[in-house]
Amino acid sequence: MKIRSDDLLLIIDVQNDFCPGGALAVADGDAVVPVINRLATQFDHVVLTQDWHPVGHGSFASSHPGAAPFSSVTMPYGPQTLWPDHCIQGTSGAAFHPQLVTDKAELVIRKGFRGAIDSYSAFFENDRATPTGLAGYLRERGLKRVVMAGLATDYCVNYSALDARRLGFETAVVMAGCRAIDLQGSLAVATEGMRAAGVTLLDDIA
Ligand code: VGL
Ligand code: ZN
Repeated sequence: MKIRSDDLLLIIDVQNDFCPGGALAVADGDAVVPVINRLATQFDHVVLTQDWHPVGHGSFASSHPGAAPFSSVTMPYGPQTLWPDHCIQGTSGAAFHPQLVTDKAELVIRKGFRGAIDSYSAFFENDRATPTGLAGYLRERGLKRVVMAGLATDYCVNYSALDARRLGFETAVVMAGCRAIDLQGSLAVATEGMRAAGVTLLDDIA
């Protein structure tokens, strides 16, 4: 893929809690950092997302008495996987990985900050209707294609890629810069779903 000046590199949730030692650690999650740092030097426009939950967030198993992490409940907006407490606003777990080069980022989109609704996608919360504002930002800036990488492939990257397609953006995911949670085959389901939606899955960008 040849990078264009109207491309956006969207870096999803490269935060301490999703890296080894973190509260919701993704296996090998920190391996995305050098890949993404290199990608960031290749693009003209970079945006970061940051999972940013209040204490007692509705997606935390600890907010549902008797519920185990990684089980599922039905929320008013549909099914919701329950997670260990993670990415709590202002904590070191919510901070970007210390080696992630963030200086070039033009915007940081924080998501999941409403207590009653989770937000995997960089574009819409989990009701698939409440916007984060990122689509308007892209349109106003004249950015036409979204290239993404980060954590986790099967949750926040997947939902962001599907929404980018739904909004009409050309969309690619750089797999070398992603790692997955892979709950019960969720990685295979996600990659199939992204392909079916017209997302270009790239190994890497040379
Ligand atoms: C994520 C689960 C909960 C992600 C965020 O960044 O993929 N996954 N919150
Ligand atoms: Zn979260």
